[in-house]
Amino acid sequence: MNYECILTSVHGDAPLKTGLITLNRPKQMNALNDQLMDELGHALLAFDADDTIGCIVVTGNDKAFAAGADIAAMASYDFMHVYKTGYISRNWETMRQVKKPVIAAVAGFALGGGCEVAMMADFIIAADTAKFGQPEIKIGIVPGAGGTQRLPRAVGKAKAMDMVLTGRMMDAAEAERAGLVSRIVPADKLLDEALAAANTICALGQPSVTLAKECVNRAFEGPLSEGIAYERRMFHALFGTEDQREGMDAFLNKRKPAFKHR
Ligand code: CO8
Repeated sequence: MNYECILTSVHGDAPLKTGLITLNRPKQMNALNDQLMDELGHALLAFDADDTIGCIVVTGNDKAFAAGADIAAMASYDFMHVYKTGYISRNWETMRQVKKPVIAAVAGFALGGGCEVAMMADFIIAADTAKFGQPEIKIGIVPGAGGTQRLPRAVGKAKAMDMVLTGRMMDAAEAERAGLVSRIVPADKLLDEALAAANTICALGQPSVTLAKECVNRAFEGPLSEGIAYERRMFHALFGTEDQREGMDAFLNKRKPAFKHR
């Protein structure tokens, strides 16, 4: 696939590398349209299927991660069009199918669908310039890609209601206090820090990394007892991997583990 709305590159010095996807419609503040979302989904699945890649970073530019769904594209849609074409459902949530960790590196605006895409990632590293919001209410709609569900799970009902009903933005400091982002870094260090976090993950064993991601995601899918049972099974399952034996033997023999990702 030839990409027109995103850029892709590969980084890192660990045995596994990091796939970087840069949203690239700078004139429209990286507003998300079907083409961009098709390309993003394609690139995510391609990196996920690539055995040389251990982690994926998705970023935008210094002004915007993404300022939401493309309002110019959406303005003329009617109900039957969005319903029949499966708007959003068709291609906007591919990130949830990815087994490898996905980090969102956010500078500038992450609004509407932009905030929702960032929240679909496994964690968000924010530049001190980042601004998050679900301003859909201001244009007569509601969030449509999980904003009303993932935001309350991240920041609690009070703040999520405040954001969704008023459409106000949250700056990086508030987002970190509220638990929406994992850390804040200076804007000029954002990519370095996100790639360094990804490189750390790339140096670990893939079976435990991907199962750890699955286990944490279970925390949001059902009751605590089921989450614990799922975690226990995954914990047991990892004793069937070479990487478990390698990781523990390396610790006991005071050497670096050489994970084989199996
Ligand atoms: N869609 C289309 N174009 C946009 C968008 C957008 N969401 N955001 C910005 N642009 C364009 C502007 O029209 C402008 O274009 P031009 O230069 O041709 O006039 C250019 O980007 C620069 O924008 P501004 O001049 O407005 O720049 P400012 O710095 O003054 O303001 C803001 C930046 C605050 C980001 C402002 O542009 C803004 O409020 N944008 C709209 C934000 C918004 O409402 N987002 C929600 C959209 S609805 C949505 O996302 C629904 C989610 C549905 C599911 C999505 C699935 C993932």
